[in-house]
Amino acid sequence: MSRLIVVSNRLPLGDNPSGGLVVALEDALRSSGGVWIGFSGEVKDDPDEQLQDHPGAPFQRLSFDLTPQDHHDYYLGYSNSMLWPVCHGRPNLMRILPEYLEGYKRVNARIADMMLPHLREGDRVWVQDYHLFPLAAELRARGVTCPIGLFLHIPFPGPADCAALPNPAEMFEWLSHFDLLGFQAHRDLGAFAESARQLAEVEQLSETCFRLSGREVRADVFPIGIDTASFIEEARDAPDEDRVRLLTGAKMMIGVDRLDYSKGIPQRFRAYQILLEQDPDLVECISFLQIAPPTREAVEAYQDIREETEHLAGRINGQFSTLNWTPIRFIHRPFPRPVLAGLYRQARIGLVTPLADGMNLVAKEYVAAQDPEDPGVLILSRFAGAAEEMTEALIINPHDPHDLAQAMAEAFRMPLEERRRRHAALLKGVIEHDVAWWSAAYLDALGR
Ligand code: GDG
Repeated sequence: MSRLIVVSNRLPLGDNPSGGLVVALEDALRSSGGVWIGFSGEVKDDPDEQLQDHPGAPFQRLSFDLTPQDHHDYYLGYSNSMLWPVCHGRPNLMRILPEYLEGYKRVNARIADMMLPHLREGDRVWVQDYHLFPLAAELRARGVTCPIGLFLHIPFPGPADCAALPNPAEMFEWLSHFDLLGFQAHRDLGAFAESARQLAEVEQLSETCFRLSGREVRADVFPIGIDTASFIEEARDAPDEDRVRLLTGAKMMIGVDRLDYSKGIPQRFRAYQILLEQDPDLVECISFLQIAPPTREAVEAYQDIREETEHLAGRINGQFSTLNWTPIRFIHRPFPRPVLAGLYRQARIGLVTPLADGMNLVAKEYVAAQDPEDPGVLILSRFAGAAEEMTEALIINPHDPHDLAQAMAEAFRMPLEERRRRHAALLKGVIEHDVAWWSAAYLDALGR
């Protein structure tokens, strides 16, 4: 059996690395004697020039460290100050510096160098995400001929956003060295085809086959899922967190997101403010718990979103709090997964309202966590990749606070029968298309 080599920005470390991606890939990695390669998380002045082995997992794990300069230019810079905003429709938030692009290319070339001694005839390489666009080109330049695939976890930008990069043609040149490009949603496949048509040398051979810079590349849609069975169990067995409800006496609405400007958190707060202004009956009846762990705090745009969010939460709480009730609890810290599962289960409304999102796994986790006899309602942005599949959610436009406020009121008052019907349909999809289905579908296509 051909070995699977997974490469991602971050290597899942720790004795018991959890997370859907690890669970999904573990079987394929273990049964093929495979390897997972990624950044150790260590920033060092003098990193090793060889990959470091981390025993203790059912598959081989090999890591690399980054220098402070590489971490700054490759990770915070080109990846998260240029590609991330562009892929999320926010090119105005880009910070373009020539050293970012140089660092991005330098790190991808270094990863290819370090991988080379570990690759064997017959391997399949599966690259994860936007940090590693040039990796296939770098491996090909070193004589690697095995199948190399990419899965992009975030949206693919349309032509206007792509054109805001300093090097759109180069980006397509990088991508042309992969055999298979995997996207989250049909919207992304469409954006890829259109952007390539306008900005690169491309011929579309069929719906999913392109000749890009003279090479044949397949591109298709593989919506990622969660480890549904284990999440259902985790939520069912969650410690009784009912104290949350007793404390406030109100029905809970929950949002769980990294504090990222793509997630639409301020828009959510404004909609809630409108709801409370227009529907004063809901004061003290509904309360909003927003968990938003910090992320990429060294990047200025993330400092700005934190300030905006805290300011809004403070203002709304000042306006509406009563002696017995606080409308918004905003928590800027992570919680353990089993606690999240229990909180989802008791929340009457799950709010997933990104302005742009590859998929959004919280939408699927919220559905999996519900009690099917008395389920909550998912409010989902039309701009999450998940909206293509999860059509029984209340689909909203996150830019329109009136639309979102109306959906909150509708969800709050939705009769049990309708909640059950919508939830059953959503749960069926989340069970059928779980993360194991996703990796099997992708690897099957890469093997063809
Ligand atoms: C990227 C794409 C795509 C959040 N807070 C805590 C916590 N989380 C977990 C959630 C969920 C995960 O993190 C977030 O996944 P999302 O899919 O919502 O978003 P991104 O992090 O932006 O992920 C996205 C995804 O890749 C997969 O392809 O869906 O579109 O942007 O699982 O539960 N987990 C714990 N504590 C927290 O406080 N333990």
